[in-house]
Amino acid sequence: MVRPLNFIPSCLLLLAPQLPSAMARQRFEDVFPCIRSELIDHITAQGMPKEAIQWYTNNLNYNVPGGKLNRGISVVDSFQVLKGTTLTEDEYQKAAILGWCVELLQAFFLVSDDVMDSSITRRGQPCWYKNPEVGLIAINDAFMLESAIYHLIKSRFRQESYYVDLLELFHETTYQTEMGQLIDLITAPEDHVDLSKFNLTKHRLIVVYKTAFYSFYLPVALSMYMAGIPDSYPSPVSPNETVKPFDVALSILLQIGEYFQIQDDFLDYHVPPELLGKVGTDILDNKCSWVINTALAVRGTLSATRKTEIRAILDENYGRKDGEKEARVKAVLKELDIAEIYNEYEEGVYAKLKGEIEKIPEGPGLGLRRDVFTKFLGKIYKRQK
Ligand code: DMA
Ligand code: MG
Ligand code: MG
Ligand code: MG
Repeated sequence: MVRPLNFIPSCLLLLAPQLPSAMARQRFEDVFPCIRSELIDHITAQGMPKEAIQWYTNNLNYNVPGGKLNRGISVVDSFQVLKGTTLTEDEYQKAAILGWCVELLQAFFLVSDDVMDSSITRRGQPCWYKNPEVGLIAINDAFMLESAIYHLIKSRFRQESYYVDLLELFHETTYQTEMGQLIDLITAPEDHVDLSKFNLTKHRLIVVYKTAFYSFYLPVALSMYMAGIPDSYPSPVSPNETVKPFDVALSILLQIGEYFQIQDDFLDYHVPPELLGKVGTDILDNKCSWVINTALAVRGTLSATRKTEIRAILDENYGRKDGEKEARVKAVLKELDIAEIYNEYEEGVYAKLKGEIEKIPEGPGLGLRRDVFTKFLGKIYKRQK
């Protein structure tokens, strides 16, 4: 019998959905000190002086644990869904270590991204390179965060049959992200604003490469290797067809990743820094973001004169490293009601992705599970930061 909901006190109803995720987060966070100790013990054993040990400890503490942890926790969540039964302590530890490796990769990208984007704050504190004693040492610090991944994978996974798969996946994903960062940066030259070079096709290529592979495909593919999902298997709904689970996962996760980066672009413009945890710099930085592309494309309801005026305002004020010019661009974005276009986009893409997830063939044996994708999508839908 279904218990009527009005028997449950409303305060409990509010708490209920948060409780498991807060506990899951805490359990995941509790693994970080073990990882940090292993890395610190290793550099200590290399005979590094105490200043270096302290520096590396600060680097790890400042840059690795303070984010939303969506990527890292997704490795654990996806592995749990694919395995279908409660994880043993050993299984949990292994999935969490791979999760922290994704967070280390993220820290490596963010420390360097903030230097390249001349950003000011990240996760509610000054960007690492902005600390006066750090400066461009941040570049080597970023490299050390990346190298930590391979140290940990070697120490914990060397004897596993999927060890090489993990290495190849991290290497390939890193390379893809760097290609994405390259096109993001060269599409946004500091000294030459040319809005006619921007379009949504270029934007899609940038965001898939700079964000979607490492933020969405990587965590799920790692959990698939751990769970022993085969490269292909007969479709559980039509056995004459073959499912290629890594291809299915890639196709859906790159779309979720594109949606996520469009959120990142929109929030950069729309959410005040106190709430976002970082100061948005896309307008000042001449970025080929979803916001400017949408503004350039959707001017249909305005008069021809106003359209021309708006284009002139954007041409003169976008990407100019000047707060007043940035404010003029923001006023135009408000006039164009980019926030409303964004809301429509979000509803549409969410419904489309849910529809695609429903089509993934699912059966009783070892294979892909729709819940892997539904959970990930649920974590980012309508996010405010
Ligand atoms: C994010 O790009 C991509 C990577 C690889 C960090 P971004 O510069 O839009 O990120 P953020 O807005 O967090 O600086
Ligand atoms: Mg950035
Ligand atoms: Mg960037
Ligand atoms: Mg951004």
